[in-house]
Amino acid sequence: MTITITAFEKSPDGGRGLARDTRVRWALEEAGLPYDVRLVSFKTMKEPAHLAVHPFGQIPTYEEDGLAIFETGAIVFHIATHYPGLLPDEAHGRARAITWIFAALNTVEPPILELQTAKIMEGNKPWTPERLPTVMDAIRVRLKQLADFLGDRDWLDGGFTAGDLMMVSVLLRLRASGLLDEFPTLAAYVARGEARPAYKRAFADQLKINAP
Ligand code: GTB
Repeated sequence: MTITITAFEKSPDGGRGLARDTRVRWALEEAGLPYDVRLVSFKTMKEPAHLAVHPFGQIPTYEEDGLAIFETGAIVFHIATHYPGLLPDEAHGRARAITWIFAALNTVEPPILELQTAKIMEGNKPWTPERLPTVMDAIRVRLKQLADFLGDRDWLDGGFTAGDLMMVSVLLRLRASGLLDEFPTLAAYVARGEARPAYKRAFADQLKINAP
């Protein structure tokens, strides 16, 4: 069995681990699975060979024994459900951990992406200074709710699961904004994720490719 993922030939983040292949690498490391990486440029991502695997011309993709999938949610879910290490065996705990994968992607990440759009894509628009506080407040609402839920626990539901992997990956995108530091509970939660040996290996492997 050979697993191959795709990643940026050169990530625009210069190795900060923010491109979404990092969360897939992390899941593979947690599961102890070896994998190959096919690096793609922005140009090749839009060419037929890559579009055949990823209809939207993006990274990451995941290929394994004739299976080709895309979307980090689907990829992490696939790894977590087919290999041990990322989901509890007990049915209810497993369902709750999967719920957190969806919550990270569908409830917490969207306002964070709004902030990136406002800052990067629309940074020079006349309405941006007026819009930014609203976008940041929408993120604060989610962070407060999440911090209240987490309380003084280490992870969202018992031991570390794929739900934590996805939530930490999403929250990491906030580091540069300073918003994470407003919620020490979440800053510590993210730090616990980053301290995991599997995360460190995933981060180091993407850094080897992307360091400036
Ligand atoms: N919903 C999809 C998923 O979860 O897999 C989203 C995939 C996606 O957005 N891929 C991005 C991509 O391929 C890379 S991760 N973009 C190229 C394109 O659309 O043409 C997003 C990303 C890119 C760069 C940084 N950065 O430099 O900081 C951070 C995150």
